[in-house]
Amino acid sequence: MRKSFLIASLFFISHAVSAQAVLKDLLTENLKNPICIDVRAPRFSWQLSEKDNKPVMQQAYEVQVDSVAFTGNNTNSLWSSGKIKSDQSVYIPYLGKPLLSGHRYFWRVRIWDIKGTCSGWSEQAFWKMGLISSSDWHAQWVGAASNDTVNAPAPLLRTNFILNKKVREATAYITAHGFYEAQLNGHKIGDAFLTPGWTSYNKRLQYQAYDVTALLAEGENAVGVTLGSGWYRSPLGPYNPRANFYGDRTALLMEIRITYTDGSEKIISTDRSWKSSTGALQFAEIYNGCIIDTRLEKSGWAKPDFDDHDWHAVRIMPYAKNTLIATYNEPVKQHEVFKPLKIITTPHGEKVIDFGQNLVGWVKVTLKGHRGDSVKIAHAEVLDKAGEFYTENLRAAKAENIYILKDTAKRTFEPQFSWQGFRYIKVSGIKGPLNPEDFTAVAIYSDMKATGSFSCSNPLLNQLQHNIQWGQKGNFLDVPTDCPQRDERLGWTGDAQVFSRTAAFNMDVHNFFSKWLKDVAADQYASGSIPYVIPDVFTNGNNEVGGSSGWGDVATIIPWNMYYAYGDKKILENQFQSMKAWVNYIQKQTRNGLWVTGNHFGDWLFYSVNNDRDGTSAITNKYLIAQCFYAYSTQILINSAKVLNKKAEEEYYTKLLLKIKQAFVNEYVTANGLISSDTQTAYVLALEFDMLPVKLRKQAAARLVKNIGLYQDHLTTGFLGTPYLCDALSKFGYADVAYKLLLQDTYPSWLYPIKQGATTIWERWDGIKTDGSFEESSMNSYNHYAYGAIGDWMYRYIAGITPAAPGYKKIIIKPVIGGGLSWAEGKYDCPYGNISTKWEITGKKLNMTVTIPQNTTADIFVPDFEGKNYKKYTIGAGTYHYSR
Ligand code: RAM
Repeated sequence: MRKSFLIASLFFISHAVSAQAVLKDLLTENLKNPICIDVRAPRFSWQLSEKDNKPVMQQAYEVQVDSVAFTGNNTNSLWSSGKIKSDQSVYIPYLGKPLLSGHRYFWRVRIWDIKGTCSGWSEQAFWKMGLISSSDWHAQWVGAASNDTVNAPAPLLRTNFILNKKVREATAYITAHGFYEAQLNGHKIGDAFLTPGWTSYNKRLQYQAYDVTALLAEGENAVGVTLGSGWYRSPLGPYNPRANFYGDRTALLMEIRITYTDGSEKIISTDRSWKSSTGALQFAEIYNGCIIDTRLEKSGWAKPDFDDHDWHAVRIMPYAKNTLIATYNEPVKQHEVFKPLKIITTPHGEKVIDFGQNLVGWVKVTLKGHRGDSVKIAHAEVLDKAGEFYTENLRAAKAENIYILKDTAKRTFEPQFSWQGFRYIKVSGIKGPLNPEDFTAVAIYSDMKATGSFSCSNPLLNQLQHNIQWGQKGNFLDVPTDCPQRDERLGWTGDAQVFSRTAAFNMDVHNFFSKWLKDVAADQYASGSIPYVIPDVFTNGNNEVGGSSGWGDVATIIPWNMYYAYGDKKILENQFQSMKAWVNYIQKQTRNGLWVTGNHFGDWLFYSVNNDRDGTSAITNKYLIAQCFYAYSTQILINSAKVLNKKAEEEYYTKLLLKIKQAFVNEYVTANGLISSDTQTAYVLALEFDMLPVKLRKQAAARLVKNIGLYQDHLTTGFLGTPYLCDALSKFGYADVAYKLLLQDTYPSWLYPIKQGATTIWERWDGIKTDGSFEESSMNSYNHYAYGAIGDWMYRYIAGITPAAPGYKKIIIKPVIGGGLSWAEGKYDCPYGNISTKWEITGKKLNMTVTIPQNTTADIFVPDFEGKNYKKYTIGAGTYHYSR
């Protein structure tokens, strides 16, 4: 780092003429002006810009923090870092006095560039501390007075309160056992859904904070909260969903902290005085959908003039507060909307709407009819061969919403506390033709910033990129899920692990994964083994349901991938014990250094053939795979120990790794380098994880290529081999073969589903077979992001964007030309700002345009029009054109 900084400095001293940095995008814990932080030393990040985009490199910074807003040049701050000589502009920790619960703090920064020019102070940013200790809460847990079960109507809780002065500022802190949706004076608080999100609830429960100043009035006010079963007690798990995993009664914990304009304070909190009843929401469950019966609604129940004399007093619930944590990641929000693409009458005469995109969320529907009319909306991802509405692959998930009208007034409905994965809906209960105007599909997902885009001259690849991104949107709902539609929707660790690098290109998943990784550690078994799904809903911790290689390795792989993408050591620090415990767990499972025990999913869903007489199924020995992941996890642990300066661990695991690899070679590799499972996945993993002695690598790569040839240029890899396949080929000089695989459009391949009309990534290479029939309905999701892991290769090789070291302080741009593409373009918003690259071949010329953000340097490798003879340029921020 230092060395490269020096070189860059020398370079820029001669080039940077009177550049003047302006500081922007100030983030606290990677969030813009967050109002609920509970880390004691929040970290600050900023970006540099320059009006003419001349390169500026930071040489020093000063951060100031105060508890009042900065005016002019006040220097009397709560904390100042002082002038620190450092080029670091991300994750600078606050090191001042302890921060107070519920308080707002302001900060600003200035930097000096390498010529010593000071930027001047940035605009100020702020953050607010959450309720950092459980004793800060005034609220008590309250629940419904009545029968409150997973099949019963959703509890409504309410109270009235009077504010006798003008409000300056008010913050509501809310969490629940189950889902909550809160209203103040009849208005929804915030725009988040599925709150409080999903964590390992018994150990960590997130609360959210909302600025509710604008929703309050002087005089009488009312707060009303609906509770839903949510992840807390909705039946969860495949095939035979189990209810009440975390508990069987919902509850609410809420307080509104109000500061009047005269500085005095008032707190409204859940307590004995609140009342409860039920209303229109008669049923709501994650897999099965909801029933809203407006005949039973309590009109205006969340407004102050509502008469609640016949409501019952709430129950005080004996729930813990010491598990409460501030929300770390972005909440789930509504995003894209879709209007019907086609209205279809199926051969069976059912009314079906095609929204043109497999998405996750729900349909808003406007209805008009008579009292007692009931309209049902069912959801499906595909129509079958005959054009019928097909829901078998949803297994036990009903995925139906039912709306019952109370009168003839026109009204718009949407489900509450449930969501669906679908492209098609079937509508029953509406007489006459459907009016497209009345239906809107809304996509919901965690509100992460979009950070990446990829496009090129091949429309099928653009569709692939689209499908990858929609796979991510549909499955990043507070936790990374395998699929969003059937009776599953769980945080399958293997799926998340294989997709995590691609995910980090597409969207800012920094906080999303930091949060989920804490649940990985929280639910890790005492033995060090990792559950199959996180949060772990397969076991209550007494027996272990986990420990599969490639799945459990989530404990090391995602922390490392996030460090690679964001350069944030904190993730490694937070996870190090968990990473180490996982590797130690594996070590304990070994016999003579080999991991040959336990249950493994192996190269899940690899290419296989029924009645396989000549052995074309690509079966890779599961223990061979396990040994490779054992090595990879150990390697990551070593790398992390280096980053964190943990010498003893570095030494110990370096020695261990040698033994792991030696055991692998002894057991699975012949003297000539033939791997005992002669499959693509075996060679790919051996190459990617450096399992082979150097002298055997080249020919292993050749064997891999030969194997691909045996399948007429098709991949045969499953979940574990696929993510690394093109990378391994490219590293060993076979980028042309990687391109061939990428562009293959017959089964099995990435483009085959696209030829079949896919708008998301499928779980299986042949979710729809060439004859139009489906794979077995017991496991056939059309929105499963795992195979979308190829996205990482497209960004890194086709667009050519790679960090030279974790975090993109130094960048490498080196596109690999091929596949008959005439142009390709990639954009990635890294922690320092936007990187973009575009190359284009016209005739015998290659033109390339590259943009690099401030405070970084880049090595640009520009090939000729044949993709050869790279020329290297070292540059700083700016936009550069190259022509060869
Ligand atoms: C399936 C999940 C997931 C996979 C596991 C092994 O049920 O959908 O994709 O990781 O099995």
